[in-house]
Amino acid sequence: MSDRTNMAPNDLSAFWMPFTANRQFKKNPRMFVAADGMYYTTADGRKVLDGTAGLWCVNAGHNQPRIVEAIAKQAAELDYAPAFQMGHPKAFELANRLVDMAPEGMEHVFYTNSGSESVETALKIAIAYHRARGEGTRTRLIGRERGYHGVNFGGISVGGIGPNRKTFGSLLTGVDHMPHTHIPENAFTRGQPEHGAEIADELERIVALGDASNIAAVIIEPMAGSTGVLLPPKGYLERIRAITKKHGILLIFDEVITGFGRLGSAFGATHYGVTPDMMTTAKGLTNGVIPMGAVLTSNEIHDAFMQGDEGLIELFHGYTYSGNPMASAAGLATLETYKEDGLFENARDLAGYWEDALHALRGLPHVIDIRNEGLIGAIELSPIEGKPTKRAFQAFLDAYDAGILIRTTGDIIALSPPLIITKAHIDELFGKLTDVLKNLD
Ligand code: PXG
Repeated sequence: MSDRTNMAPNDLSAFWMPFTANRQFKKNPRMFVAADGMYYTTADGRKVLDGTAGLWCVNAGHNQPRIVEAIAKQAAELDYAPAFQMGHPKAFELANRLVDMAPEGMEHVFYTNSGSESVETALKIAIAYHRARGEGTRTRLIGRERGYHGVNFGGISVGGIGPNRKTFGSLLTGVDHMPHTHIPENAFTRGQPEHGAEIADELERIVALGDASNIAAVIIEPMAGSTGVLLPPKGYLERIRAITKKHGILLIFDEVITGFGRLGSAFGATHYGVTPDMMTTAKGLTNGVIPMGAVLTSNEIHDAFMQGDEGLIELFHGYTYSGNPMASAAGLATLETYKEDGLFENARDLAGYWEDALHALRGLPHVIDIRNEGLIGAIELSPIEGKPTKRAFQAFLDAYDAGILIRTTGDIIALSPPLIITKAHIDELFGKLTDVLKNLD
């Protein structure tokens, strides 16, 4: 008998796919049916090299034995435990491990199920924190153009992507946006760009206009991933930190992509040496295997809530699956894999080789910028006139046919492979991508 799980279904209409051109996809579907290490297997039996760690999440590679075993064992031992007014040991253990690997000052962990929920949680904690301290007028939130903070209402409100906001009504009120840091002078920079630290000073103007006494938090990605790998200019994050501190405004780093080794250290905060007041995480926390997110906060924030009657709930927030046993087991096994297999070190060690291979694409047709940091790379293509996104999407389709998985956003190709990658995989990825770009219209 054939294995039905490996067969492509013949009716694709019921599943309304996320962030996908549904009608186009269903006319010519692309299906993965298996994965191992650095490779996917397609429904028609081809191997595809994973150049994007799924969606920036499978940092330890696919089907990692430790994680597979931990999940199987957990499912048989304790499948679910109530998240409210009850606990189970692994959620506490994972929180301790996260605090151990986080920059000094991040002392507490609030669990969620995704990056989007981590963002909502952090924004709510920020507003409630100021209120708990008697500064209840601090409710305004500041995000940034071209920022991505997930798809829930808070996240799209502070986020800076037009199409993600345009059709969803009035969003949150009381939100301002700083300008993004992506400027033409920095084209083809390797690593952090030289120009643009002063863009951080726009925050001073926003604060002057809205008044610090009304502002709760600033949220930014240390490095903006989703909108095409936009790196912080040298000195920029330090200035943002100084300005927020000066005005008593909380700084939230959205580390959903930059967390868990992507830049060659545990977090963007560690990599850039700038510590925020809160960090939002997800994705690589569980290797993408079981959905889970976590918000890390300072003692000061946490302790502001731990006042008054001990018998009362301090924060009216949480999810049915906060700290779920299966996710906690996956998280513990994932963090152990990062450590035991030295994956953050591997990312750091290979970053130079990766950078050279990536920048060797300069000069290929349509390539107008290349940028990189850690095991992240972006190749920006000139758009086809009057048809933005089409050229990069064609590159994505051609790459899939050639046996490599890449991501595109606008006309930018983004690469973010699993951290288990080797030099041979890097050669394969860029060899095939070079052929794709050479033949692109
Ligand atoms: N914050 C950041 C910085 C993200 O990158 C989220 C929040 C939302 O996470 P969830 O788990 O709710 O999706 C993200 C997600 C891409 C891509 O191709 C990026 C994300 C998700 C899917 C695709 O760039 N980032």
